[in-house]
Amino acid sequence: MTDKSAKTAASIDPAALAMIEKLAAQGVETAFDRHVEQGTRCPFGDKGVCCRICDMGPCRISLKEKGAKRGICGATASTIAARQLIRQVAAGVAAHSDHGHDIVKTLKLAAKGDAQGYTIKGVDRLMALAKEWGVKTDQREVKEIALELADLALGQFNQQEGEIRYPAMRAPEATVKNWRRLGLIPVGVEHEIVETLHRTHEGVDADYMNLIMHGLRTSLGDGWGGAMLATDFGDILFGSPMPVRSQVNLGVLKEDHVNIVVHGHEPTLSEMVVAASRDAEMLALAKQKGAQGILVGGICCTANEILMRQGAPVVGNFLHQELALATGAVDVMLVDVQCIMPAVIEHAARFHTKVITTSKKAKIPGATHVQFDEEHAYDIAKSIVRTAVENYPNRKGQDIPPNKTDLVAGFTVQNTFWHLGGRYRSTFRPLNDGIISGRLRGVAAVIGCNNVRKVQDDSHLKMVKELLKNDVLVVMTGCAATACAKYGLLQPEAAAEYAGQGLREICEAVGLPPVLHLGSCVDNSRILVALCEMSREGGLGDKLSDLPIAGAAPEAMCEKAIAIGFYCVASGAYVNYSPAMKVLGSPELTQLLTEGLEDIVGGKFSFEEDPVKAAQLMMRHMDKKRKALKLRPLMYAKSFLDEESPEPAAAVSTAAAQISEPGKKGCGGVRP
Ligand code: NFS
Ligand code: SF4
Repeated sequence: MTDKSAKTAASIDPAALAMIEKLAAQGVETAFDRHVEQGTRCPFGDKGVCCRICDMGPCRISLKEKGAKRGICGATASTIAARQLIRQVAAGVAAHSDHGHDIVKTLKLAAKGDAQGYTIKGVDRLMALAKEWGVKTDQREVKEIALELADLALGQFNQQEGEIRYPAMRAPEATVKNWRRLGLIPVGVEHEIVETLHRTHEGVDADYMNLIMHGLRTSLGDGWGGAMLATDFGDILFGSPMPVRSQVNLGVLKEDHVNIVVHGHEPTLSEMVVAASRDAEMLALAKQKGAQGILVGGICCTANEILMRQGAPVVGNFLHQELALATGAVDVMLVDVQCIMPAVIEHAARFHTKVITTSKKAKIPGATHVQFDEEHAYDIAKSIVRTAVENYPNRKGQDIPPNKTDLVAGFTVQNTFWHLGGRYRSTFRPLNDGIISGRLRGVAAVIGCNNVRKVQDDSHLKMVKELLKNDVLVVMTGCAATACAKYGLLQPEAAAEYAGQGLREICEAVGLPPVLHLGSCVDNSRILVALCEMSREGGLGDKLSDLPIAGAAPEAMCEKAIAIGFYCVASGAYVNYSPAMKVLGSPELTQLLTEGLEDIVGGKFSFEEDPVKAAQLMMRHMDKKRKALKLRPLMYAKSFLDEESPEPAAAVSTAAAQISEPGKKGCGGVRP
């Protein structure tokens, strides 16, 4: 963990640095400053050994030889850290699932004709999913099919017995068999979240292993439940993405346009805002106010949603939210839920921006609240666009950094099939053949957030470059994808510059970028489905854990990222997660997560902080899988099995050593 007292160590993005500098000159603070102000984090909290679950506490477990080794109730470091961790998993699952729930509900309203402005755009996806779910399509109207499917999907959230449907519907049989043997398939998405809260209540589950197993079970209700539903039903409602060109970074904002920045996660409102921004009445009003047009750009995963389906430009990732306002060119920042810093409101007044909250679940003191509802979606979207247009003449001077980069996004399991297999052969065969022949090493998913504890974008970029150089095809989502897009990695031309020879040959043959943008964080479910397709295609084992693949969240920030890490590991993936989860105060729990789980579910974590070392660990895992599958040696790239590469155990201790730096503030690591 690096404290960034020097502003230049905050980000590698020149646009970000320019805005940070501008704000600093005006004495305005951002997350980068507040990070420094917080100092080194309290080591008890940072290592997961502070418990405030009951009111006899808070209790803390001493990190030194002497001192309390149990809480008042007798809970050990392992119990305390595991309880806390699976609560975080449950919160992440809840966030994705609530989002998924809202999308399914919107489809239901649209099918009934009660959702203003929404039509069912992805009829092909609806038909494909109806078939998968066993919903009859013969002689039935689209609306009728959608209604039945939406009701079935809604039932997945509060189901009280049996199993949620996607795991057995989509995963390879051997993986499903192992999940069933372990009792890991969720009964219902919400059921497991409720059970997590119960188990982690004072005086219930004290067995760290039992707690973690439940964390894995709960997380499957995200990846194979709520998030997968969010993606599939989003594709039904808004249409499946297709490869699309767009641009990224603060430079996409336009001086002579009304700029609306949508920030948050759910596509339901942002899709309508994009539509309303093209409304002739709004465009005429904009002209009247002296603007050339209306631009809608996104931040965080809302950006990815409208990028994937509308080609809307991306203003930035998580740590850009305050910086975008500093351009002085944002007329409205429209937020819904998740990853929204309350601090945006502090910048709003200073830079004329109106911050509009739209969800009853997420209000910010000082913001204007316009309650969104699906029944009046278009009218509400239009009223928000009108507010932005009317605010355009109030700009107090603007300063938009010139930086913007071209990108290609919009990949899905369905259209990637198409790309890899060519026009007449929709199949993953060429991808599998590339791996089997040793031209490609494997596939890595690099996902997740920005985190001020790391230099913005730096770990994403270093990790992805290392993977590409060594013939690993990279798929990305969320703020990670935005990070790499800023530096040009999401263009077909990037293959020539960054990819190893094997990967380059494949990219050039099919015209794909070496990094495929699969969408928002709920779209990590697309990655799970892609892995199922690879497995089904044959030649790469019979379980997901047999595949030469790995995942990483090298700048992870929130509980959603923890939930994603958990369901990837539960699905059999090796996952590098950094900064380390808050478990290092319990060596047993750390050992379970970074080693023990592999024998149980086939996947495990590493907490390596160095992105290049982490990439090498991921590739070593792929090489181990390649060896087990008896695949041919790599054609061009070197193997990491033979090399002296960092041990996972050492990786944990690097992270542990960094986290136990003596504190500067608060309790400072010293027990009172
Ligand atoms: Ni994912 Fe996407 Fe970004 Fe992290 Fe937040 S926006 S849902 S959580 S910060 S990647
Ligand atoms: Fe302390 Fe146990 Fe209460 Fe936690 S649950 S605060 S360890 S007494």
